[in-house]
Amino acid sequence: MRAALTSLALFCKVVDNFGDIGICWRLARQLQQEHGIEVTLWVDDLLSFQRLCPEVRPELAVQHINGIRIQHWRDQLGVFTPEQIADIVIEFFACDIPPGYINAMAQCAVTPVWFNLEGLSAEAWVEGCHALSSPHGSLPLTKYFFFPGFNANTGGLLLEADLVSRRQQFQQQPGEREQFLARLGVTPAEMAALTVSLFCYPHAPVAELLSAWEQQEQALTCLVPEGVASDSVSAFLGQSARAGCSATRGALTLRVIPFLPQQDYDRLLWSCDCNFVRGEDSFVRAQWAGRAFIWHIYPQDENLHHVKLKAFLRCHSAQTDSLTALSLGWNQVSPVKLSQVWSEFQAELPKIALLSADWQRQMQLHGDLASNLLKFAQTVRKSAAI
Ligand code: TRH
Repeated sequence: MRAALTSLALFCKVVDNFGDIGICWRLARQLQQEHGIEVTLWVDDLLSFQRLCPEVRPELAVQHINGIRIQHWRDQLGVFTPEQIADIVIEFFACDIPPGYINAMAQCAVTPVWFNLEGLSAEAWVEGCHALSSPHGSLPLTKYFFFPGFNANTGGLLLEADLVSRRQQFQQQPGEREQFLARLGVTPAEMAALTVSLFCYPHAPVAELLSAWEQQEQALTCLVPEGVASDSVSAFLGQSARAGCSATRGALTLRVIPFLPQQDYDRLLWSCDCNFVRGEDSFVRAQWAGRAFIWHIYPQDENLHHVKLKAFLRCHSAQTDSLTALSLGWNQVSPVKLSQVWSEFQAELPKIALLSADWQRQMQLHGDLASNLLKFAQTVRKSAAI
C-alpha cells in the first residue's frame, strides 16, 4: 500500500479571463514549494497562462517552470497506464478530465485521492457541501468536493506561508514601493497622491467613478493595467489605452501600466491605498494586501452573483457602511451616487485598513487552502487503508 502522497495532477480548463489559471498556478507553486509535492499542471490555454507567467512558452507540449511540470492539455483522449497516475488528482471547477485518465485511476493498486476544487463563495450552503463525497457511477472511485471559504467549515483561502511577512517587509522598507512604482512609469507626484489600482469587468460603472474622482478635492492616482476597462479608460485618455499613457483631469491622474506578471500584481496591491479587484484570485490577494478593497464580482445569470456579493459583505464588512454602499453601487446592485459614497469611503480608509488587519488574522486561523487540502487527502488515504 502506497501511504505517502507525493505526486499530484491538477487539471485546469480556462473558461474565460485569468482566474482559472491564476488560481491553479498559485496552488501548484505552493504545493511544490512548501509541501515538496511533485506537481503536473495540465492546462488547455498556454497563451492566457503566459500573461501571468511570462516564462511560459505556448509552443511547448511539456515544460518545467519553478519545478512544476506543465502539460499542454489538448485532446489527450488516449490510454494512460496506472504508473502515469498521480497520488492526488484535482479537477478545477468541475472540468472533465480525460476518460482514459479516469480509467487508469480505477486500475491503480492504491486508489488516487480525487478532488473537484470549487469556486469561492461566502454563502452558507458551501459549508454543507464542502468535503462531500460522490462515488463514480461505474468505477471504484470516489470524488470529493473541496470548497475554498471564509470559515473553519470550508477549505480556507490560498495563502503562501511567507506572504504576510513579505508583504509587511515591502510596505515597511523605505523606498520599496517607490522603486516598484517607478518601474511601472509612475512619477513621484503621482505616487504622493492617494493611489488606487483598478481591475474590474467591462460593465463596471468606470466612467462614473472616474468622474467622481476628477471632481474631488484630494489628488488621486488611478493605476490600471493594460486591457482593463479599455473603453472607459480610452475615453478618459482621449486615445487608445496603452501601457505608458496617462492623463490628468481635475484631481484625477489616470495611468495605464503594463499587465503585470502575477507576482508583481501582488506588489501593486501592496503599493496602493485602495484596490478595485474582481473575480476570485485578485479578490483573495487584496484581502492579504492589508489595504482597503472593493470587489467587482463575476456576473452570473439571473443576478445570482448579487446573492454571493451580499453573503460576502455580511461576513466581511460588518466593516463599515461606506464600504458596503460603495460595493453595492459599484456592482450596480443598488442605485447610489458614486461621488457621494466615494467621499464617505475615502474618509474611512484608515479605519478600513485597520479592520482589514483583523480580518486577515481571522482568516489565518482557518489554515491555508493548500495545507487543508493535503490534510484532507491524508485522511481519505488513511480511511481507505483501514
Ligand atoms: O480574471 P478573472 O475575472 O477570473 C475569473 C474569476 O476567477 C471567476 O471566478 C471565474 O469564474 C472566471 O474567471 C472564469 O479575475 P481573477 O480571479 O481575479 O483572476 C485574475 C488573475 O490575473 C489573478 O491571478 C491576478 C492576475 N493578474 C495579474 O497577474 N496581473 C495583472 O496585471 C492583473 C490585472 C491580474
